[in-house]
Amino acid sequence: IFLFSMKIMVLEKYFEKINFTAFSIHSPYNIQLNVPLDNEFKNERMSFGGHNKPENCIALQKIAIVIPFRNRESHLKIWLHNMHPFLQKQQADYGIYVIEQHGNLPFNRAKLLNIGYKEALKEYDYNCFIFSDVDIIPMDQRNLYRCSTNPKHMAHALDKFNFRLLYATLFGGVVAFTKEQFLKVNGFSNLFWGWGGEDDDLYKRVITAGMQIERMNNIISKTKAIPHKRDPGNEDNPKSTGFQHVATRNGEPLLEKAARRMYTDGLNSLNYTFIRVMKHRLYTKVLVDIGKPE
Ligand code: UD2
Repeated sequence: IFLFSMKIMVLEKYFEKINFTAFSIHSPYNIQLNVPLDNEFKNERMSFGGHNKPENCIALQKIAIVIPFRNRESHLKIWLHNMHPFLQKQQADYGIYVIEQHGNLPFNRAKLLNIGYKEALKEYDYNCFIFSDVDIIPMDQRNLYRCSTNPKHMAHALDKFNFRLLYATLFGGVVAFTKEQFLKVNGFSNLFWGWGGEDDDLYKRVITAGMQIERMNNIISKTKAIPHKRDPGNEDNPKSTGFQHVATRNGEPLLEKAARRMYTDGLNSLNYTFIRVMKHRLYTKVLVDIGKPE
């Protein structure tokens, strides 16, 4: 009886120590869109630059969240305000990298994400990369922001599309790659300037590299897309019909040759000029000059 009660006491102590925040995840997640300007998410443990890790355990994945960015301050504020508590409840070891394109030339989302991958690795031994648009916020706390055995698509159940996958090969918004998976596809293409096509190109790379796309079920994956108009400088690339992007270079349709191009266009051909890094309390911003369309 003595030994039995000792065991019970040890177990009780053990359970006391467990941080129950990890288990108290609930759904749906209460997204706040009206974030007052001076309202910053407060967490004393969080280090400058938007990096945080769990207090009571060592996370298996070290996650860099990379956001392509230009002139979207109001969305960034909302994203940060909602995503820090979300990620911390999931006991994530993570850092937030906002990669800002300098100047007014056509936006190049994919190239910025490649740069984010490289810049984040200069700071920490990240092994999982989540590439996220600044206006996409998960609605369910069970939607684990983690990498998986295959590249993961995490923005397939958007509120603006009635929580339905628009087309089977859709791979935009938020995607998660382990470091190995991202190297296997040589990152994104650097050649998509303006809106569209870069996500479809990435899909083709994943399939060409012999991997598949993973998606969690539509309920857990419910996601809010903050409504917005098309940004100046992010016009169609260069012409598209519906969801058929026909981006070209020297008259050649890029998507058609995606599989052949992926080994020479991507992380291994990335060039840019680093301007400066700014450490904010909730994120690290890297300002870059990415050149202009060829
Ligand atoms: C869709 C995709 C997106 C991308 C895009 C085509 C989903 C849910 N989203 O988004 O991932 O493939 O089509 O390129 O599938 N941005 C700025 N400033 C700008 C322009 C863009 O910060 O001037 C960033 C920002 O993070 C934004 C992202 O680029 O969220 C994508 O641009 P978008 O929101 O205009 O594109 P959207 O919503 O049509």
